[in-house]
Amino acid sequence: MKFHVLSVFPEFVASVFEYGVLRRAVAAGLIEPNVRDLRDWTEDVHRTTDDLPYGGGPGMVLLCEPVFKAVEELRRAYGELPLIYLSPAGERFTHATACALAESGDFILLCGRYEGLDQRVIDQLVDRELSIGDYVLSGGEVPAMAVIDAVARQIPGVVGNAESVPADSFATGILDHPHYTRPEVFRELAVPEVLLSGHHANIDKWRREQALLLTYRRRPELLSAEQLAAARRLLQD
Ligand code: 4FN
Repeated sequence: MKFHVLSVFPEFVASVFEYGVLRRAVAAGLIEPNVRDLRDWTEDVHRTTDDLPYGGGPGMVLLCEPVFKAVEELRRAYGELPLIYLSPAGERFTHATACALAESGDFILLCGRYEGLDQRVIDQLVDRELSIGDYVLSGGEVPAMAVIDAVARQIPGVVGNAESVPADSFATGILDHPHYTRPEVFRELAVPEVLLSGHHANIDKWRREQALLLTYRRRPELLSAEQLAAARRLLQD
């Protein structure tokens, strides 16, 4: 899968492909970054990507010209790629979105800066707007990196067996159980007995219960009616 990204800080976005699981996936040819600088589609000596907003007010707006040219060039080269704009006005990006995007074919991620895009880009070119959450950010680069990381992990082979992580957890849509490693006692803080018992059925049961209780306390909205009932039963005993 090719990850096309348009940004005025391409090195920043490209760094997501340079570490850990994603770095290995690039080396293995499972994913391919195509992170492009919007300035490459400017014409003036200053390589201007932004200008003042019509109607006045603070900040700057990304120009139409470099964004239109960039998207048109990528679509000429790679076919009719959907354009996804990372935006606080977008639908919430979730694990389900990541799974769907990993199966839906290549797309372009467009990162805003300043106050955002010219509305004509959104109206004419953008197919979908995604938001990673409700906070003020300086640009769409960090959201794009979150989307890239989450989507890439869903591509078969990207996450090795050793790293296969909260697989149980997010497959079931609940939080992960607590984890412990060496030493058995750290500053008088002991690891729960059951984890040292070697009794795998008991360990699995404990982990499932801990995951369910943590999710019940912190994120009850993630639980089904059945899971809520099971958590309440556990708390009764
Ligand atoms: N942010 C809000 C309201 C109004 C503006 C912002 C804001 C970066 C280009 C957009 C932010 C958050 C999640 C992209 C925030 C995201 C962005 C995202 C983002 C510069 C214009 C801007 C949500 C607090 C009500 C700046 C809230 N997911 N504007 O942050 O791109 O993808």
